[in-house]
Amino acid sequence: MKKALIFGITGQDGSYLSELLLSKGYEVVGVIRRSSTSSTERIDHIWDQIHTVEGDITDSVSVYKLIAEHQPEEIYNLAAQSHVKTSFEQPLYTWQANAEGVVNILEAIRHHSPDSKFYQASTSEMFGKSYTEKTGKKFQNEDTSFIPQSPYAIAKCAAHHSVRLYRKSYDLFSCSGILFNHESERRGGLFVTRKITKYVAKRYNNPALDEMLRLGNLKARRDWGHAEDYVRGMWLMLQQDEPDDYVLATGETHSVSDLLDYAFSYVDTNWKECVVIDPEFYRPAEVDYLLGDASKARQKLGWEPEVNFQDLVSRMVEYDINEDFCETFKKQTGLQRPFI
Ligand code: NDP
Ligand code: GDR
Repeated sequence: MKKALIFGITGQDGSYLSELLLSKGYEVVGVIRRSSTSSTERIDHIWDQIHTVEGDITDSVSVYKLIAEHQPEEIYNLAAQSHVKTSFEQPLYTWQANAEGVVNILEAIRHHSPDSKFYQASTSEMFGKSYTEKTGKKFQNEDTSFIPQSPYAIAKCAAHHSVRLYRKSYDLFSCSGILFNHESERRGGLFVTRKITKYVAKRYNNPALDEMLRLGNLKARRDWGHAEDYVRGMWLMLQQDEPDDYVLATGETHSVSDLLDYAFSYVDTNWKECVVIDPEFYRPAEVDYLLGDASKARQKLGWEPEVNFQDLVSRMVEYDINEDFCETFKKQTGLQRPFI
């Protein structure tokens, strides 16, 4: 039985990756950092099938100890301060978690478990302002340069280059997945997709809702896919004969206002009557345009995303409508769920 160690198991991707690895017969060990309230909501349903251990990627001692003790066949680093806007408020912590934390893992692998295969969660945010232009089309792929626009992206670039350096210098099987935005029914509520789908769900269940949706830049364009497709790509990268870096993306780009158009088709209201532009949600520097070219992953990994933009938004809105309905029912009746 193969053993996988996952840093960031309580996050969106960590939960889907755990399900995938369990379905393939892996022993899954997840690293959880201590917090005063529980952060395990996304993995509670598989709690009795995984092992959990305490640790924090910013604490090199705990990282060394875990890797030396478990010597896993595969290590996935999904742990990060993952909110771009927050990285402007907390640049040093973001650097410690997203850059130094990765060097902690690489050093631990190098010294204590050099045969472990390593996956690092790199990101399309590293491209920032940069794109490649060919035959009138703008896109980003593995050859596009990085012009990062946030402390988050700068730290991720440092980690990305470290992964490449350790692969070349010490012959480690270390890969970076340059993943474009991927969302889901488990997406954190402060990311723009989930913020919008939760609001639409509230309005669907209560058309007289007396609350506005406060957003920032509606012109930004993103290449949005579903997290379940993307964790399959992570696993595929570690099943190859040689380590390498790959872009995962859908190849479609949509603006935040496109997202509003589609999500609000569930309610009989024009989003322009519900949305307030609030400068609080603007960033000091923005990434305007992302559209990924995942040709390399398609050819070498045989990876294909199965969920497109419309399916993604539909799944999230429909899930949130049901959740919001059950939540309201619970508040009003004290009962857990309505009988259906
Ligand atoms: P989430 O924010 O949902 O999850 C982040 C995870 O990291 C959580 O489990 C969190 O734990 C953990 N974590 C944070 N800081 C530490 C730390 N110091 N030590 C140990 N664990 C820590 O992110 P996603 O699942 O969406 O993303 C996974 C990874 O992929 C991240 O690295 C992100 O930057 C990257 N990425 C994400 C993309 C996306 O669109 N989702 C696209 C490209 C890259 P806790 O529950 O305690 O907070
Ligand atoms: P992003 O995702 O920054 O791309 O990072 P996010 O959903 O936060 O923002 C996407 C775009 O929407 C604009 N926006 C808003 N964003 C948020 N969060 N809240 C708002 O109210 C709002 N209004 C407009 C943003 O300005 C931005 O242009 C995500 C994270 O998962 C990263 O960890 C990951 O690396 C990248 O995706 C790829």
